[in-house]
Amino acid sequence: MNLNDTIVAAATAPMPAGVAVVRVSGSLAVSMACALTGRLPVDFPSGHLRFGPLCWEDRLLDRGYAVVFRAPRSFTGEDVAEFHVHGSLAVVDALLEAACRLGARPAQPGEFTYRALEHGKLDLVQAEALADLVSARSETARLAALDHLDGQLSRRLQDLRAPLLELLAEVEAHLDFPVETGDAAPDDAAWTARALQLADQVAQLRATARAGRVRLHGARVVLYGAPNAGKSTLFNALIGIDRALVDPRPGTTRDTLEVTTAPDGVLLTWVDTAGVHDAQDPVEREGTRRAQAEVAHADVVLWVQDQSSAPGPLPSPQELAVVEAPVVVRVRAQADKPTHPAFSQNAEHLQDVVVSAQSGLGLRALRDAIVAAVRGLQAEGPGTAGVAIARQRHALALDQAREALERAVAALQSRSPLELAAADLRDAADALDELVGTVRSDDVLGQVFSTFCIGK
Ligand SMILES: Nc1nc2c(ncn2[C@@H]2O[C@H](COP(=O)(O)OP(=O)(O)OP(=O)(O)O)[C@@H](O)[C@H]2O)c(=O)[nH]1
Ligand SMILES: [Mg+2]
Repeated sequence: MNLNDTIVAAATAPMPAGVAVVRVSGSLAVSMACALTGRLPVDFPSGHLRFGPLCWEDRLLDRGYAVVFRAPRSFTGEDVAEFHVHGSLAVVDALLEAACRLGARPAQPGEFTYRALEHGKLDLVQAEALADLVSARSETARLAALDHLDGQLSRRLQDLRAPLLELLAEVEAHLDFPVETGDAAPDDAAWTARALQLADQVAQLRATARAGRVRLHGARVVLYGAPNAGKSTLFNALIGIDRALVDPRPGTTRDTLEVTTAPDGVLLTWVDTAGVHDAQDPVEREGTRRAQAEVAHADVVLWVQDQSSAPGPLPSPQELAVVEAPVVVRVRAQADKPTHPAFSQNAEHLQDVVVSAQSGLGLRALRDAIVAAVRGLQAEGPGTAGVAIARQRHALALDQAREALERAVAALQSRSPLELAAADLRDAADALDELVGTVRSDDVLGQVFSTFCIGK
């Protein structure tokens, strides 16, 4: 991406709408606003909308607003011009064509944000937050993305990075100038304690990964249980539409089905699965496998049992190979039917949520319990009062930083040559630098900006 070019793109989605915005960034932006409006640069004080005809080669393109934001006080840090026009594909196309004839080129996906990053208007974590805000589908996601855009996560990372760089500088100073630093024995114990504390703080932030993911993308709630337990009937009742097939014969559901809703502003993806059993039929066997794979990645599992038949054992997390222990809600379904004695005799069923999808009994309580469980997940991780990391990229970088810090601790404790501890501390700092984007590799940039679309 050449930073010297002037770029243009529609900032709004390509569909008929009330208003569309075409954005230009780069050195030609102001002259383009002048050419299309017939005004002079002095007519465009930064941030003031000017209404009038927008013309190109004596052709009226549309009537609308033009506004200029002058460098460095613009989104990209460059001169920016925006045209607010009628939200018509034809108007937008005509404007894009005129802008290109005036010397701009079409922007690549994410290129406006990339320029903002290059000009120090935001860091990489904030660039990601911008993408998250644009795609936010719930109140929680909106707030989490805004927090990150405001720099909450970036500041937390700086709070880790600063003492790490200080420690690294002290250790390196000892390597470079042992005499100047007093030639005293290095302060291994204090350094070790500081590296340990940093490793612990990194681990604490890493432990917020699920909270951050659930805040932004919501939780997966998987209905799981034996055939005919009443999963699909409950699934339909919870999502409020008749989506899944229901039948008295066991083995009705084979494929997994998912539907997303947002009760109380909490984004939930409900997943109905096949009844799990020792099936002979290959299709049912595959259904069971898919159900188990869903549980392995669930945030909340609804363990559904038909209360009129004998309860079965809940499979262990090991059996299900769960990635991160989900919240398990034991649901005693079909409560309008007689209760099997085992449910009343066994104390472990006291906590079951009792529901009847048919009569509606307990559905509200179940939904509330799930929302509460998901809110719990959103606050998970020590010290999560505010910040949680948002992506796999963050988690991996923090893992690298923590591992490097732990190697540094081991090197200091074993009184290995100081160069080794210094190299490990440097690795930890590099991992944090790459995370916030102080150091940028094409790989990481490609990974981040591949999620952007044109115009952002
Ligand atoms: N009385 C009563 N019957 C129910 C209730 N929920 C489900 N059923 C009946 O139980 C049978 C099985 O229901 P499903 O929802 O298909 O059960 P499932 O767990 O999805 O079954 P599979 O997809 O085969 O694993 C159907 O005949 C439903 O009408 C309930 O709350 N009360
Ligand atoms: Mg079913």
